[in-house]
Amino acid sequence: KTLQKTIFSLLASLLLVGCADKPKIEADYTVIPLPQEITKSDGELFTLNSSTKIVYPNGNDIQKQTAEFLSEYIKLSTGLNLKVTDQESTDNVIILKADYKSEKAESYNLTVNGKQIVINGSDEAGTFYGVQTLRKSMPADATQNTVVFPAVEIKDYPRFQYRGQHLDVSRHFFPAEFIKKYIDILALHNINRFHWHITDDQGWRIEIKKHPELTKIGSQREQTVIGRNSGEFDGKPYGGFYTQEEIKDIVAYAQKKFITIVPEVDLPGHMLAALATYPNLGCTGGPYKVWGEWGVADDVLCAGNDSIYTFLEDVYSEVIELFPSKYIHIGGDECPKTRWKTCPKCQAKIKAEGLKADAHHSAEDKLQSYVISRIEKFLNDKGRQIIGWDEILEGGLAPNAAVMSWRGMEGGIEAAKQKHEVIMTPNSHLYFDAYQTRDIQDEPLAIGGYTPIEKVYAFEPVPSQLSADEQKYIIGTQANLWVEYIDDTKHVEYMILPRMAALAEVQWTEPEKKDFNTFLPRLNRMLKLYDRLGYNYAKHIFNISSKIEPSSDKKIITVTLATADNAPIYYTLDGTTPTDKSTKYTQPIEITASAELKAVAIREGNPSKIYSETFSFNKATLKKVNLESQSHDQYTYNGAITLVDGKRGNNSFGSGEWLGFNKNGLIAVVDLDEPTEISTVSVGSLISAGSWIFNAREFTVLVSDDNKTFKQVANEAYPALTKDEAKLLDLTLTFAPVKARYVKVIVKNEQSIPAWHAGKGSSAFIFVDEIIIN
Ligand code: NAG
Repeated sequence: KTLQKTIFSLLASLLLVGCADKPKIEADYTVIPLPQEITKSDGELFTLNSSTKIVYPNGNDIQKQTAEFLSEYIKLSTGLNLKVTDQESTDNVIILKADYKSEKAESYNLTVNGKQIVINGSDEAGTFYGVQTLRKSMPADATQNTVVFPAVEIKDYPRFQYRGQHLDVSRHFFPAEFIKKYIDILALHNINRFHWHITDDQGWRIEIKKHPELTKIGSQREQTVIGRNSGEFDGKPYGGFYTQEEIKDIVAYAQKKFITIVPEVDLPGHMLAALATYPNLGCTGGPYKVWGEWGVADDVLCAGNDSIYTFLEDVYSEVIELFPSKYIHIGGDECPKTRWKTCPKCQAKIKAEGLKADAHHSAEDKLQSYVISRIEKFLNDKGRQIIGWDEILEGGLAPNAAVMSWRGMEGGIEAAKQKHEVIMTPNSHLYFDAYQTRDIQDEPLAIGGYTPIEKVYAFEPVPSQLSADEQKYIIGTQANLWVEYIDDTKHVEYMILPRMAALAEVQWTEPEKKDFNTFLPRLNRMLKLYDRLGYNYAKHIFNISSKIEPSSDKKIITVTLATADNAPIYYTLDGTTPTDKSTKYTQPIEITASAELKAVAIREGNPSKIYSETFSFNKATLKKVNLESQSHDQYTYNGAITLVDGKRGNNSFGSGEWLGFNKNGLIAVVDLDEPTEISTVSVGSLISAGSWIFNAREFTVLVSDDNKTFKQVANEAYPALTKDEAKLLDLTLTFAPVKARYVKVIVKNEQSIPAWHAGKGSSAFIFVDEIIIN
């Protein structure tokens, strides 16, 4: 403590210049997102004090508003109450203007000298982003300091024109006040589009004057399923919606922060809330219920019924009155064609419109495109452009549609080739409903997956396989937050922060200027601002992260540990709790036998969350494994060695520790290096029926000495799954001891999903991890 004090006063006196009574603290322009060009000069510093004025151009109300925001931001960080004025002045002023010449919209030039800070935007939005940069460059908690700004010239512009963040308010509802806070968070990250997913199966959340029943009935559900479609319900009615007055207020609020709200009324699927209100809009006539479960419902709008078009036109007419956005999102995702196939009206429509199946698309796919094109025409006539999820490619794209690519990048690539605008939002990198850590024991329930901040940061929205001309169609990128498992606003904040900081840099900063290593300390400063603003963010970056590299050649597992801020790490290998007396981590740890690694980072005497990883060795560990069946691309990670790396997969299927197979199941041969006596083989499996991951149906073990002729030593078949389940299950076969060098394991997946499941008839995934041989 005393040492700290001396260092502090030393620092303080170093910073103290002249007779200022508060210690000086310097602004740092390397904010998030990182500006494109920062040129520091040796000129005089600008000192912020209580008589600094913020000057906006006379008569410009928009700039006046931005000036007032800046004044609020400065107050929050420094406690100073700066005057906002349109009286020109040259000394001790922050000047806002918008006549910077730049090819790109939303650009700005920020210059600082001893007398002035000038933020000059290429347009008013540009000035606003300059203000955001200035605000973020100040230390977040500088009330006891004098903030000084080094002389600088910053030239900045956004890489992408469409920088989005989405929020689902149907599965759970968040009050209007929170939507404003959400917009503030977006603005802090230079995001300019808020994609508001405002209707879905589980609730209709927008007041439509012509159809008041939509919110009366469609915004309320009887109850909600517990967990991941467990089959059990909470028995509590749930609902909520936004009135048009609230929406207008929110739209205006967002506009002041240069955020355009892109509303989405999802059609023709994800419409149960509307069907529950108006059963005649569905193929079967209902009755329907506002859904209390998650997933994809078979009941969708009846494309053969002309009243759906009138209904949709009524709805969209009011939607476009409320939302000035050029882009209107019409959904288009996950619309099963089950009902349409057997619905006389839909079939009549297919005939009447002459829609025909071709090599790639069914007539029903074409019917979906017909619906989308009809709505597109309606909205185009009103001067708007539609965006749809990538499924709208399936029956042929509507002529002017922009595509939001969510099932990976492929849809976006295809759309760009067809010269349609694209927004990249792949669920592999930008679905913020996924877990942000592998260690999910203490995490709130999430949909699954594993999308840590470094993965978001590494995302590159422009596919290299597109030509330069095609690449121009990638107008931007966006992250999505679906809220099946998120029912309170603190949890919303936790899922988006700090991943949104990484997103901001993907959206704004040119890729060659991005660097995760410099991002982390910058993020550290941003987190202080989150603290100041009362945002609830995830703190995983302070945990110990690890890189685990098994090598079957060297027969060792190398474990590299790290923290974002290089805090010292201590560890044990015997399962005891590490302290600062334990072995200090100085170089990668080499594991050659069973061990329980525990590690802790210590900051100013405070221990971090304990990192732990168990390695258990058996006769198969670190042996060579040959996969004779192909694991699914998305679930292959480091490949075969994952199955013998001494580490067990946990209940998160996307953790990288599970290999997923969906064609022929798992067929693998383990080479034990020399003839070895064995009598038991087991394979770990993960079942998560909600994610189409089923149980194994059969397990066979064969042995061989030459890797050619195999002899079966054990086999067992398992019954089909009878209900929705999620669990870990070890498959084990024991047999009379035999000596063998090669062991073949065959684990068959479910070839035909049982009828109680949405995927009935299709083949299912199996997820397998450790192969254990003893
Ligand atoms: C998709 C659905 C969405 C769901 C989400 C969960 C899209 C376009 N559609 O299955 O309704 O909430 O994943 O991650 O994302």
